[in-house]
Amino acid sequence: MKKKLTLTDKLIAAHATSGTLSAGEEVGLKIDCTLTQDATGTMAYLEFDAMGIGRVKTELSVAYVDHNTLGTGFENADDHRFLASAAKKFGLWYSCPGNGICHQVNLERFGVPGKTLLGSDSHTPTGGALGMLAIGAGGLDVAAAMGGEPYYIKHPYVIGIELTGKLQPFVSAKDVILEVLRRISVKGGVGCVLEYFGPGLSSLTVTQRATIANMGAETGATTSVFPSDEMTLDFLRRHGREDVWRPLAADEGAEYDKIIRIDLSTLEPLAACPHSPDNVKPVSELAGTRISQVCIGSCTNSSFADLAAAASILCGKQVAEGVSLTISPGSREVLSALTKAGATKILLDAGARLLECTCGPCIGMGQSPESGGVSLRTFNRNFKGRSGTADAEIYIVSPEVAAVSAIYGVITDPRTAGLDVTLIPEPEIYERNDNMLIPPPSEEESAKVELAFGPNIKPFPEQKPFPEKLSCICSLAVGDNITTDDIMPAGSKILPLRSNIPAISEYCFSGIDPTFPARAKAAGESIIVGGQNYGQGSSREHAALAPLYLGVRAVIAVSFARIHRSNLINMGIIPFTFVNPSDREGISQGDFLIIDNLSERIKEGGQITLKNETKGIIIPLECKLGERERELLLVGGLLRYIKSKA
Ligand code: MIC
Ligand code: SF4
Repeated sequence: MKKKLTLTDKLIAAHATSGTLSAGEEVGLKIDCTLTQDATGTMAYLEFDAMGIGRVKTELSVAYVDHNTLGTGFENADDHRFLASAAKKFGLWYSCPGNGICHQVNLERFGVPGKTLLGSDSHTPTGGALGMLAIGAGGLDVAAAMGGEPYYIKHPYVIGIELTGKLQPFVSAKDVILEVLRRISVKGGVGCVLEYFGPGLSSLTVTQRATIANMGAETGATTSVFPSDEMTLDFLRRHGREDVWRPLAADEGAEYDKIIRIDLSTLEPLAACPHSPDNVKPVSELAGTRISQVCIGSCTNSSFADLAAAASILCGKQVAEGVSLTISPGSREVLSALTKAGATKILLDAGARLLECTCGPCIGMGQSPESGGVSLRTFNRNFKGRSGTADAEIYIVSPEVAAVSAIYGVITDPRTAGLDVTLIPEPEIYERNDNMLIPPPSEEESAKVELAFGPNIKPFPEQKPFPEKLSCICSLAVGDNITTDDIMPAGSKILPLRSNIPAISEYCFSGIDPTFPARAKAAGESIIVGGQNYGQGSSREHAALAPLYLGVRAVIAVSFARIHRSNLINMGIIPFTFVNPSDREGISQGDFLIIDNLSERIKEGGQITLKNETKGIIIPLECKLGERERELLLVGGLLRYIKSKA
């Protein structure tokens, strides 16, 4: 046991319900608060309803609507009506469409230092900016947590990120997290928490910390954690919530598993180039690249400070001809503060297009770039096709780089643009307007509420009993870093089907191989084979639900991303890994595969033999599971497990 604890150790110890506190071991965490957003929320509340628990057992739970807000048909509006009814029935807060992006509003209104937060969105770690232990998970895990079940994680390795120095003008928090991604890649954080410490923190505001914690998700980390200090108090005070502040920090000389040192003074503006958040290059090297679109917003960079920085740069200037600049404020609170400060007018006068306070273009809900277009975005993910245009080139940058590049029509380093900028000051106190945030009703009122279903809301697919033997084809063989956007794409056409698994399944892997759903269905049962970091990206359990519906019983990969692996187990899909990564080449699409004595082998926990009948070879596999994971996989998934316990 360590003598000098990290803040992560302390937060985990304060919430541990079971397990040892050594890295790599499974630990159960008491969950104080939860959040859902609409694209994952409908399923989560259907699952919660199926558990038959009644009212949520958490201290605070919020249902946000921020993803599916376009309303190109009845589907999204029906989902919103369902979510509003679920919030009333189960005792949650409900944030109406347009009120803001879940992570931004949660910081402003609900985040409390020292609490645990589980959210059905992979960017839930944004709450780490306030000293929370905030983790993203699949909807079913969040439903279980709302029912009072602990949430289980592998006790993480803690990477300490020591910050020294101070950011230089036009270098921003986005550049800090891009630097982290440049150093550790999109899989460098798997199994770890990124914990920030050091003298450089004293100049980083909570909104800057939120950008860093938010995009820490792109490293695969379980979460990111910042101490709760004077900056935290300042943020809470500006939001009228200083009463929830408490100081939190690691012990002096805390024992980190690894330390990364970043001198903020030496950082320069950076960009993640197509098509991965870790493909990071200095903006100075990309300068001059012609662009056709700039989008400022998303849960990474849509705070007042971010948008005011963009407005300060655009003040008195014009967006270049041929460039479309969109602004999506993170919340109504941000938009109203910008408006009061005169920044909204500055942005509009410059030629910006003001969008709703939602995710918008970040998830392909409108604003797909032109064919082959180059788009600069302040978002967090630039996976191929995520914007809705398959051949678009997306660069991820800071608001400062985005704004100055919009003026010149080419990627521009703001440090060399000769800008004379007067910063628009942050409000001392943000005006609160809660008329789109509906509190949970009394228990008596809740009891009278019926869930409001629309025709597109279909029940949760049946979880199947655990198979004794698998003898079926490999229906798809893919490479490294497959994202959940590859497995279950989003965008304005597909997102409205999130509540209808049979319908959305038709788009499973559609960007990679549109013939997959038909092939998988025809096979009845099948296995998918992948490479490293399979399932990186979002928390969407649809990336496990759709394969489940299509008969996928197992995924064999070199390694898995954390949330997706849990989602597969929760759905009863077996996540095997190759004992020898090079064996990945030993299976091709269409090969006939046999795995025998499954439950016995899984119970024993040793190696499992796969016979590739087509190639006539034997391949050793593993399925490393925690105690509870094993139990729930063997009954066929989390919902069956919870019902069997009840
Ligand atoms: C994303 O950024 O990919 C999303 C859309 O917010 C997802 C959730 C979802 O797919 O609904 C996430 O990050 O978890
Ligand atoms: Fe929304 Fe984009 Fe943030 Fe996901 S990453 S929650 S889609 S703004």
